[in-house]
Formats: sequence, C-alpha cells, structure tokens
Amino acid sequence: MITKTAQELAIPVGVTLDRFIMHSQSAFPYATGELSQLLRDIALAGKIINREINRAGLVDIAGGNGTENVQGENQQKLDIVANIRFIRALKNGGEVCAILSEEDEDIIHTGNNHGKYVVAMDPLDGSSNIDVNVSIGTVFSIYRRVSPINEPATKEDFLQGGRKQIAAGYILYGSSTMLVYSTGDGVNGFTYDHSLGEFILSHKNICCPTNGSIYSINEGHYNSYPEFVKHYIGTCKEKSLSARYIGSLVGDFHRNLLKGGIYLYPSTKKDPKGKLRLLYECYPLAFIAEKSGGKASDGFGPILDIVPSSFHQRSPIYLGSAAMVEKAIGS
Ligand code: P6P
Repeated sequence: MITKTAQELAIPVGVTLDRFIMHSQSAFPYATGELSQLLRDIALAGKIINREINRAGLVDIAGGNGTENVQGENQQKLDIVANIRFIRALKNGGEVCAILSEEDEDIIHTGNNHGKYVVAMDPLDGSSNIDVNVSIGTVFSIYRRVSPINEPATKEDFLQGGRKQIAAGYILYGSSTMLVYSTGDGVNGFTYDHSLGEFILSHKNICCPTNGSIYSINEGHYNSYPEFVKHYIGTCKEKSLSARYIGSLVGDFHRNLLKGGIYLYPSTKKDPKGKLRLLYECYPLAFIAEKSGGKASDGFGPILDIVPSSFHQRSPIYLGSAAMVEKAIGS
C-alpha cells in the first residue's frame, strides 16, 4: 500500500538526487532499497561519462573507434567508454544481474545472480555528434527479473514488454547534464552541479504539454516515408510549426518533452522496421512520455504495448505531445 506519492511528499526543488530517492523510497514502505541503489549506480555512471565527454576535445577519446557494433554501425571511442563505464557501475553496484546494451549482441551477465533487476540501455545515443559538440544521451530501462533469483538471467527477463518496465529514463549530456527518470509516479529532472558533484532536482513533476509547435523529423528521408507521414509534415508546414531536428534522439526528445512537440522516426526504405531500437530507446522514452502525459506510438498502437521478440529489434516511433502524436498517426 503506498502511503504518499513522491510528488505528494512535497519534495522541494534543489534537493540532491540522493535525498529525492530517499524521500521517494519512504513513499513505498515495503521498498527494500535495491532500486534506490540501482538508480544511484546509474547516476554515478552518468557523472563519469559526463567527465569523459567534457574531455573529448582534449584527449584522444573522440572520433571513430574503427569498429562496428551489433547494429553494424561505426562505434565511436566514447561509445565503448560509456558502455564499459555503465557495465562497471552496474556490476559494482550489485543490484543488477544482467545488462542488455546496444553495443553488445548478447546479455552481459554481471555475476550478481542475487540481483533482482535487469537493465537495457543505449549507453551513448547520437554519438556521431560527439565530434561536433552536439548533445548526446544515455537511455536506460529497468525491469524486475522474472527468472529465478540466484540463477543467471535469461532472455525472458529482457523480453517482458514495455508495460513491465519498473523505471526508465535518460541522461542528456548537453549545455548542462541532466538525469530525467520515472519509477512510475511522475517524471522528474535533475541537473548536474559540477561544483558539488551532485544531481540536483531542477525539473519537478515534468508534464509534457498536450500540444506544441515543434516537429522533429529527418526530412532528408521524406521521399521514403509512408503517405500519412508526408501528409502530417505538410500540415506542420501549413501551420508554420518549427522544424527542430539535431540528429540526437535524447536531445530532440528532451526539448519536446519540456516545450511540447513531436519526434518522428518512421519506417524508411533503408530501415523498413524503423531505425530506433525497441528495448533500449523506444520503450524507455515511451515510458517517460506516458508518465508525463505524452504519447508514444509505432503508427498502429502504443509503443509500450508492442510484444518484443528479439533484443535489438527496431520500431517506427511517433513520440511526444499527445495531441500531436494522435494527429500524426491519424487517430
Ligand atoms: P538519421 C542517432 O544515430 C539516432 O539513433 C538518434 O539519436 C537520432 O535521432 C537518429 O538516429 C538520427 O538518424 O537517420 O536522421 O541520421
């Protein structure tokens, strides 16, 4: 039984992430602290990656790594660093029994078979923007494992479906570094204060505006979009909406979440199933969108209702302000 929601606890802006997590945990009398610790572990990895990214222009850590990931995409050096840092932080934290990463084909077993949770993540999305100093981000999704405790995690732990996420969020490495997450009770944003080395509550109970004046899509792929998408783009132009697309999902999503807007990545000839990955990009951002009053669809139904079949499957996505998503998909 929940006595009070985190929001009702009237936690003031300005508190540290640690204190916020502690207050929020007190709203769940039977919480045993493992999820709280897991969130701290993610925040720690974010602080470390933030430091690496800020040094990227100064040390030989930017640019391509000369390797490809499971997606066949050129890995950036920071992709590798971010992947290693997150895996290490989650391993050392002890709460996670396994990880699914965009950078690795298979499940990464942490050895913590007593851990109750699994994490699916894109350690550094938009990393091709690193060399040109455009915002990039980490996206993560947390599930309670369904496989037996004290045994290795199984693929079923990761294929539970979007509605089974118990928490999800992202870290945006931009003009400031922000952690935005939800454990199901509202969405809250924390801005990293370098002088304190702490994430500070700066955006309490984020609500995605029902409508907005920003649409985010790569119009370079226009000719290969489905007709309903071409029609929607036309209506955006008729209404003189603002086209904002930085080629970095987390940055585009975060702006639209705060100001109102829609991000669209439809199926294309190159990516007939869409480009973005369901388990560690679409599901977590759909979770954040829905928990803040927005919507996320694959063009046919809610992203969170898609039944997953494989770790790295892709999906079209229409994500952001509810009224704009509904109009885009013609519902
Ligand atoms: P395109 C980055 O590679 C990414 O996954 C998202 O961050 C971004 O929104 C999208 O792909 C950009 O793809 O085809 O427009 O270059």
